[in-house]
Amino acid sequence: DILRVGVIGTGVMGRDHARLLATEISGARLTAIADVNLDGAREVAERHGVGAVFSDGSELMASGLVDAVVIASPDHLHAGTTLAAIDAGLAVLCEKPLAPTVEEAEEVAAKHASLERPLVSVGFMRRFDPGYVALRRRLDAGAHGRLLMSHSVHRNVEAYPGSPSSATITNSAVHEIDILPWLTRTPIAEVLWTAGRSTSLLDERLDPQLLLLRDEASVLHTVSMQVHAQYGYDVRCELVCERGSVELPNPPALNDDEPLIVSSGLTRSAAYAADWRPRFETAYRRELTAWVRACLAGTVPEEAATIDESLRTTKIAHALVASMNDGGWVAVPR
Ligand code: ISE
Repeated sequence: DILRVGVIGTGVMGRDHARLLATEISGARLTAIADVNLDGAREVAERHGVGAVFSDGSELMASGLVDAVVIASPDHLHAGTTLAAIDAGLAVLCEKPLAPTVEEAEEVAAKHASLERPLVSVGFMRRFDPGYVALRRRLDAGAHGRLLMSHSVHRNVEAYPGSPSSATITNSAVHEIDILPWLTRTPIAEVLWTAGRSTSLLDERLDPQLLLLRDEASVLHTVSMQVHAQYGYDVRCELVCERGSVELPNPPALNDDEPLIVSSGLTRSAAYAADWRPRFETAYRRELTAWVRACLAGTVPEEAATIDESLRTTKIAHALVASMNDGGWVAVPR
């Protein structure tokens, strides 16, 4: 069986998903591309020999050319496009976040809950990263005693121009908000946002920012965010347990082409990725592979973030923005 997949949105991630689907993911055929920027859509389509190009996602979904869609449009369009895909009866992999606002995420969750079988999963790809998977396995095995605290770092080279301080949470920190309760199997109870001196390189945006998340087992998680760090794409996570600490390798082996850290000339060096695509290449490949296989079986991948989990992630992000605006700890509504 072959799954006919359409990609909606040809920005950084839409292009990358299209490339993986066209070249690496067995069981899938890339059959249609849509973007309001028709030239962008045409370029991606030509590169991968795709015949059907649309300027509108709803035309793509009505074309009869696709069984499933990857939604990689800008964040504020995710919910609306996902609702339309559900109406069209198509399987969906929606890029993160499900929605930047709780209201939109709730609307999708309510509609999805009324379906007979799940159609949608959300692209929190860290769940497919070998490093995070190994961290979770360690915690499950309990080899180092109970988890006491965790420390995450998430740095990007450059902030998107014009985006506000809250986007650090709703667009970037959502990855930690998703992965921490996934790692620990414990929901987040309350959150605190704070910041100190900010970079002089951005006008309208506080960077870096520090987030504290306390879970229902009283474990404190620190998340240090810096979206305009300039030097490289840097994602770290350390789990501090009673009898040991476990962390992702830092810097990571980038991918199969750059698996080394070189010591030479009195220096130890490793390359940083410029963004998340090479860092999480394996995760994206595994995510799409699992998604295509699940779609062909008429379900969603077990490992992927569900609509309900992604609604919860949006609620936690919202609580962090409330802490940013009003100060103090904010409880996350259940
Ligand atoms: C981007 O959308 C991603 O999902 C990346 O993984 C994240 O590091 C980045 O901050 C986001 O803007």
